[in-house]
Amino acid sequence: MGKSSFRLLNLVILIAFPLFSSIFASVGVVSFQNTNTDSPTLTVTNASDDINGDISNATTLLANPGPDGISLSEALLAVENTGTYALIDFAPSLSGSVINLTQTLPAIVRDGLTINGDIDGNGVPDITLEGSGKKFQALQIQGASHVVIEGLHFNNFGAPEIEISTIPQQDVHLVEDVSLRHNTFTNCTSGAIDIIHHQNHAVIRNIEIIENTFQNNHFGIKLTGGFIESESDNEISNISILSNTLAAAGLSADIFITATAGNHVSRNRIKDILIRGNRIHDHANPPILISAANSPNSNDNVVSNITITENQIDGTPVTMELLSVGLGANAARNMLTKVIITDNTLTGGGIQFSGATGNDAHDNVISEVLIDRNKISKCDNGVSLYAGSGGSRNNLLENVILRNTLIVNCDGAGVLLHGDNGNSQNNAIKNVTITNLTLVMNGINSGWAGGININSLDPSNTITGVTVANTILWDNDGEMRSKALWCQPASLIVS
Ligand SMILES: [Ca+2]
Ligand SMILES: [Ca+2]
Repeated sequence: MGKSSFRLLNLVILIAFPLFSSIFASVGVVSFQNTNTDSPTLTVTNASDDINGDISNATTLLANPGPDGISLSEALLAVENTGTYALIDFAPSLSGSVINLTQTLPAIVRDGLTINGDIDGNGVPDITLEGSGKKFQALQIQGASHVVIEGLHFNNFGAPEIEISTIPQQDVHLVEDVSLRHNTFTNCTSGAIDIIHHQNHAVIRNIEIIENTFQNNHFGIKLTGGFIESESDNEISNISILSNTLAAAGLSADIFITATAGNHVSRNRIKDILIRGNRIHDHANPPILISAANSPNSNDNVVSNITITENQIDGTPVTMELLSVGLGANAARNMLTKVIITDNTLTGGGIQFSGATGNDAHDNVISEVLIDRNKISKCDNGVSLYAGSGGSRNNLLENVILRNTLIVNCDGAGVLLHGDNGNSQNNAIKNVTITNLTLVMNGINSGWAGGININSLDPSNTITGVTVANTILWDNDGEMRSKALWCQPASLIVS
């Protein structure tokens, strides 16, 4: 539905309520849209998903809810048919109720809906949506903007528990201003929150995911620029992932961001991502996984302006992995740039920039990385940098600053700069500044690692412009090592 027709519906409502029209005449229709004060409230009064009331619009449903009161499905349908700003809340008698869904709830396709399942306002969900392990989604936000989902517990769905997407069926290319807060997501065998494009030249922006709890989901929060070739040229931007608790994500990442996840998906952009103040624990795979391209033959995708700050994360073997290309044979010219990782406390796994992986992935770049004021302990490698591996070639990792960070008790290297073997050639690491680090007791008993390791296993994989300054190395198994044949000592400056 286009913006103009949405405004027209609001105009109809203004005409229907002359009192309101006089109040809002001076500020116009757009302000009425944004004030959200006189929009209808539908209160859900039963825990079924039966539809037996008059769902023509909000007014008719209130007048004729059927013999059993109003269900959540009825409220959603009535609101979508009304097409105006609305609030759906729940009767206090429903506190603690479980709504057993037999199919996906009616999709949210109109702008301006708030659903609030936190009946007593204490920040904890009071309504549970139960999927019983079946393969359907719980809630879809399809092409709708200005949506708030608050205080719901989603449990046991075999598909995403909330999907935010633009949809190709209607001429909607923008979704913006969606807030997901104080929800709980459990036992989802797919992505609990899935932000995804299903078309091209579309934008999803201004999404906040705040103070939610995630447990035992396949993915926690997933951002995907596209899965198939026709899902190219998209943007996902200004996503804030703040103060969530994410636990036990099974074998997949809890926060997974990629511009592509399928063959031949190109020119997608993901930018302005803030991951702050989250507590992430009990994981097997990278709790945070970010890739400019995560699929073969996908070109010219860009992920930029990523800030990961003030998180507490445990996980193994790494707590965060960032790539220009993951799993992407032949992927070219993808870029991950402007990454800031500060003030995190990481246990059990370090930070890894993997560069490009995938056979013949080439000319991909990671650049402008700042790693500052983190504490890293008990991991494999503390901070590791790769430009390319897995048969990739001609990839670049450049302009990295690593400073003011404590790395202690890691089994491998405190800091590892690695050039791969001859199967992956002409991958370059350039301009790495290492200052004010404290590297203690790393690589003990490893037989190869130490405080700082700079290795290259093939002369074509160069590591140049490395500066190490003002760094404390204490009781590592070898303070600085260059085990490989081809390290270029002339490029290393130690002061
Ligand atoms: Ca009813
Ligand atoms: Ca509550």
